[in-house]
Amino acid sequence: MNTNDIFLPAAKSTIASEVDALFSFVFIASILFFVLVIGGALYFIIRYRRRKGDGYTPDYSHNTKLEVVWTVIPTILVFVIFFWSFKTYLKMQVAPKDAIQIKATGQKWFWQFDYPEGASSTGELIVPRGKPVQVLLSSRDVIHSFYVPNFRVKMDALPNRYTMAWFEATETGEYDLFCAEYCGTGHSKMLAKVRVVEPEEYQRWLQSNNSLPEDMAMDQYGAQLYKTKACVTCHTNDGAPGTGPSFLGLFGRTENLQDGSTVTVDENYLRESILNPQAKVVHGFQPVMPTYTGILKDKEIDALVMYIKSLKKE
Ligand code: HEC
Ligand SMILES: [Cu+2]
Repeated sequence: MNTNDIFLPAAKSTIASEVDALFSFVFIASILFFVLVIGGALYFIIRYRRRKGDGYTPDYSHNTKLEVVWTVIPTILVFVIFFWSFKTYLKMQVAPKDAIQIKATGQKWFWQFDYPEGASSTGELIVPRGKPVQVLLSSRDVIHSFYVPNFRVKMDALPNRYTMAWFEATETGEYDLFCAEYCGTGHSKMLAKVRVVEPEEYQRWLQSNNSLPEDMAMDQYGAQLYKTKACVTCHTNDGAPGTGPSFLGLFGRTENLQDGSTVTVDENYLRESILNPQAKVVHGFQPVMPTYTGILKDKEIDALVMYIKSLKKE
């Protein structure tokens, strides 16, 4: 029996069948135990009801064997569900290394998508079939939530912080993208589509929708900002320390901080370092970096983050 046909739209991503299998298991187990427990209760209520003149005094002694059985079986079941979901959860949390990075920004009441090659779109997310896509989410105002039922993917989009969702679409077509967080009067109209196309068509679409200056890719745009926004005066991109740490090999590294703690350099750390540099001061450096709050637009921060990510050590 496949319960997802009744409750969920067709599975169109690589993770969807795993989510559905887990859902079906929990659902069928719940029905089974519902019937067992409620059926048993009803049976006993009727079979052993008090009858006139039976002079019966209840016996409250217990049955150890029975109690062990109804403790151990549910415990095993709970463990199975836990490890199964945890495995699937991890898979959904960690995007494959070669995933295409697309930035999705929620705002009242639409989605904007920025593609690494500089194209952008609103209301429609265009992705290639059969390629992992990582969506970096944020919001310009309140909390929104990125939800594609066909892909079994749902993740909140928050202001001032990045969250992540990823999926790999298995078939071309158009799928609903909902905002799954009540975000104001226009919430129910915050509808968008995911359009899954063949990889060649995706490339063609990217080229014809490039909106950055001079056909620039997102990380190239970041490289330009690195110079024009003066990051270059304190940060090198070749590994040599300046007034601040070099950007080369920064992403993914474990950074030692002045207060003795450490932090793994991810998108959120980069964003925070740019907007609120004094929040986490790198060990061995002076807290002299100016804040870029109000100076850099969100898109520019995204581009700088992409640029720093692109500076990998060989
Ligand atoms: C006046 C010099 C200066 C300028 C200009 C500057 N920074 Fe910094 N930056 C620093 C210093 C010093 C640190 C290390 C101390 C700290 O963490 O605050 C730092 C830290 C960082 C870090 C954390 C690095 C790490 O190793 O963890 C990032 C990311 C960063 N800066 C990005 C930028 C970006 C992007 C720009 C340009 C938009 C910029 N900085 C402009 C001086 C500067
Ligand atoms: Cu919303």
